[in-house]
Amino acid sequence: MRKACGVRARVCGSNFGTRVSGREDFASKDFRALLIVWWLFAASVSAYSQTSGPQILKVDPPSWWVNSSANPVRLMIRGRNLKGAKVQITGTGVRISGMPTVNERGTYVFVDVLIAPNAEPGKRELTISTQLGSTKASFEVLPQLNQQNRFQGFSPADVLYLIMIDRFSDGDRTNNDPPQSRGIYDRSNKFAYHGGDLQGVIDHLPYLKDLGVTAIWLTPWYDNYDHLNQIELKEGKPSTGFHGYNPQNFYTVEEHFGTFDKLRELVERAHRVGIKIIQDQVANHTGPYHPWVDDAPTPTWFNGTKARHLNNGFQTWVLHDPRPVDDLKRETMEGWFLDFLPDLNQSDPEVSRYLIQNTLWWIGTTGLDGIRMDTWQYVPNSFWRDWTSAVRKEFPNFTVVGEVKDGDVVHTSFFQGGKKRFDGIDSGLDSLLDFPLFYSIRAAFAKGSRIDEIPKTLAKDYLYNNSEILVTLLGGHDDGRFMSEKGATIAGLKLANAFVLTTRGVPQLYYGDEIAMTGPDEPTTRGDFPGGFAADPKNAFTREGRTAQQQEIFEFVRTLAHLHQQLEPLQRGKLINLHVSEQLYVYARKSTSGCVVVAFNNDIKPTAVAFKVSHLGLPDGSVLNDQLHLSTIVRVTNGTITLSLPARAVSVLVKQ
Ligand SMILES: [Ca+2]
Ligand SMILES: [Ca+2]
Ligand SMILES: [Ca+2]
Repeated sequence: MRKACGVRARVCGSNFGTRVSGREDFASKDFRALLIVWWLFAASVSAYSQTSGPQILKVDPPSWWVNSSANPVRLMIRGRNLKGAKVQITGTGVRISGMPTVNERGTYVFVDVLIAPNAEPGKRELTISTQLGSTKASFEVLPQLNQQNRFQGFSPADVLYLIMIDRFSDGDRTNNDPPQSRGIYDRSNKFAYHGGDLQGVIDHLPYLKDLGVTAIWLTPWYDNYDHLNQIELKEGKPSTGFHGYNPQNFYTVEEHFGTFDKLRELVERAHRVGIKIIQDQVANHTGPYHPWVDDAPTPTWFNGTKARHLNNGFQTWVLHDPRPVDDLKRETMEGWFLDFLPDLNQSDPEVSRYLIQNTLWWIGTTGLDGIRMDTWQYVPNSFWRDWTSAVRKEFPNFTVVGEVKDGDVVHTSFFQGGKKRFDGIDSGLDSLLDFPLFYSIRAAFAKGSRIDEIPKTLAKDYLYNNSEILVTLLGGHDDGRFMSEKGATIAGLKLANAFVLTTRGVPQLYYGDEIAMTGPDEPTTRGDFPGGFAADPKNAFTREGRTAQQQEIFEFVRTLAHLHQQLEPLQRGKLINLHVSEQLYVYARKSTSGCVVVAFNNDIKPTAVAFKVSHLGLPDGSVLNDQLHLSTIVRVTNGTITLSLPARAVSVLVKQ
């Protein structure tokens, strides 16, 4: 099965036929030899061409904080005429450690800066000198952010909400067509920027708080390319990077979304109302127009070059195969997505260091709480081990969820950390997006297939190192909307929400599913939230702006999200199955504080179900209320509850 799952057309299944691109059979050694020859040639050209003084174009990272576990911090300075460069830093509390290294083309300098624990925050001056002159750049020492209410991680006590920044709300119309990137804003074009931004998220924190959200996962806010994408055509036309997954700069906020200061403001204001922020990061690849593509900082920065690379054939099953065919594994790990997304080589120590520092920098400078890591499985476990340990060393409570888009628990569970796998490596990954369960949820509640597919998927939980921290979902930005599935109804959408918000794991909602938005594919699944944009005729962020049907589902999701916050067993309780048949599923969540019983009838006709509860600490005579229909009361008799359920209905029962 091959399924395009996003702008990057990720592959959802792990088994489909081999695709031969004609580029796949060249030997790695020949390729590397060619690369070295090319590089020596480029270096000799550069040696002759350096006739003027050095120039600095960029310093990554631009700042770092005192008392960091990553000290010294390694700067990558991009510029021109840097061959033979010496680097000095002036100001108190900082010094250069060791000798700088310069790439052969004289376009990148790598140098370590040590920051003393008592260094005063503020700007420092970098001086780069060669025999032909010198130039200056700035580097900033930051105070260490207070840990309180920051770097919190997420847990099953949270309710996550995924927002695609460009499509949620336009809170600042002045950044819709910015000078840096004119002409790629067009609300009538589903592949262009629509104006959504960080201010729009700030403006709707009260809405999210009211809905019962405790953590927001935002799609990537990295600066994406500033012009049309002529490489990736959509419906025959150039596309844009509105989705955020094609960075051209890993250290800047996309100008359509706002500024770094606006991001800081969002994190602060979200924290103030008890909402965490989860950043979407990409470490597998860059966007096709990243400056590195034509001027790589090291000869092995990417796996291959723009002209000569493997095309990813997505043979992901080999990644958990203890005896994989080497070519297939290499093509999957090192191949360029869609043949044009440059695949970063995390085995190059400079790439590894760059990416680790970049992750720490976003966390350490903003105070955010978690990361959703894109395309996890296409990056070596050995890198993830180093990356997760660096994150944990600096931010011990932090949580990371990885995207492994696959419906197979055997495959997905392989990537969770907490124990060494056959390769001898513990990746350290906390959580995964629970796609195996997602597909079962869609089948049962959207398409109306058998509900027992859900407990059958959950039955494989023992393959995970920790299933309690998996992120459960009924929708996301890489799949068509729930309500656009064939057979989907509001009743089914309610059941799906009730399940995600009461089963084990960390529930994640997708913006707009709470008002039953539709959109069968990408990017229509990434539609504009009605009312988020100035010209919108209706504002579904308000009760008055919602249709009766939108209000019905909104109220239902809101009720369940709040129940999830109020009923501790729904957060930490052990999941205990009580009854499973073709269209009935009853389970309990039991913790030391009590027990919640959840019963689903997924059938199109009413039914009754009886199930034993004596082992749940519910003695005969116990009376339970349905939290969704408070007039419904059931009594435990002979250790059993007998419950009538209308067609396609759910009860959430709690002892009085
Ligand atoms: Ca805007
Ligand atoms: Ca941009
Ligand atoms: Ca890769």
